[in-house]
Amino acid sequence: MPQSPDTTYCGFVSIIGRPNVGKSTLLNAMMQEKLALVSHKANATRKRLNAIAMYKNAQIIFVDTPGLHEKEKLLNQFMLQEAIKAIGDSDLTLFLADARDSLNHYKEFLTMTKGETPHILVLNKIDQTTHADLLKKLSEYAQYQESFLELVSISATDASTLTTLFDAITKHLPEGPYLYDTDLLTTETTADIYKEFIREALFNGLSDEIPYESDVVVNEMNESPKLINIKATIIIEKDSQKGIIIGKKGATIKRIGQNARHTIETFAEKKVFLELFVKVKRGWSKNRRDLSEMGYEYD
Ligand SMILES: Nc1nc2c(ncn2[C@@H]2O[C@H](COP(=O)(O)OP(=O)(O)OP(=O)(O)O)[C@@H](O)[C@H]2O)c(=O)[nH]1
Ligand SMILES: [Mg+2]
Repeated sequence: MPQSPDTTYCGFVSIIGRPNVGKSTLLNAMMQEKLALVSHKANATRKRLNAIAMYKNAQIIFVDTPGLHEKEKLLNQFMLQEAIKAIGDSDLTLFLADARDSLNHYKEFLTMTKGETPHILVLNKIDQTTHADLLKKLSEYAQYQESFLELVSISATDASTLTTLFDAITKHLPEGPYLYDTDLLTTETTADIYKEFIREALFNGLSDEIPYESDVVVNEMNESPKLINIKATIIIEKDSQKGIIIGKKGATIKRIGQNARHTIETFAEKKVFLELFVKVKRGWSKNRRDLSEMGYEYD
């Protein structure tokens, strides 16, 4: 007699939390693949990113989101809206907190979601805290045990701490067929992923406000079996930023290009030829039309 297929579980799992708490690092770690931009600087992620992980008999579609924060700039409003939409669209939410954070971020999340969002509370960066401090924090969070489904502590930079989280997620996923091909890694286009890798190089290679006032447009991409040719433009807000990005004798843009190329080559497992241009688009991050042209569709 033919065996009936095993029960499968499938759902969208948004990763939510304040800026810099390690959401994108966690997404990459769960995927065992670098897909999302990671930076030591806050407010790095600007758009949702879907990544599809297979775990036992479950398909988990992780949704990385921009950090929950309040800033007036239009781009920041778009970012907040992205996170809120992701919560609404998902079957399960991971609320990520730094294990050293006060409980205020979590309280704000509960207020914002009116306590109606099924979520797993995840304490991250446990490598940065002592065992005693972690236990104290866990007991403080325990007063909210009616609100969360599970409380899990991890270090997103240490893959060996993630099994408990995977099991907790699977336990709370809805039963259902897989929505995507099991080989698919992400629903993003490769151009969008490469754009993020170039933005990562900008975030990690430039100081002050420039990362926040710059963006990247991939203009051209053609791929042969051994090589990818990419032409991309770095968009900045002010004329004065052009010289800084280019640097003395082009040294800065060369370094940014090398870092981005290296990340893209590791991902694509191919040689990459990356040509970067710089263009000033005054006040783009505060202008609704520019934002929407650059893929930040704000409503
Ligand atoms: N020590 C340590 N550092 C971590 C851990 N997880 C993330 N980080 C670091 O925290 C910083 C922020 O990580 P991201 O993943 O970019 O944080 P994010 O929450 O996505 O930030 P936004 O996109 O700005 O909201 C990076 O420097 C990471 O390397 C961890 O478990 N331990
Ligand atoms: Mg991020």
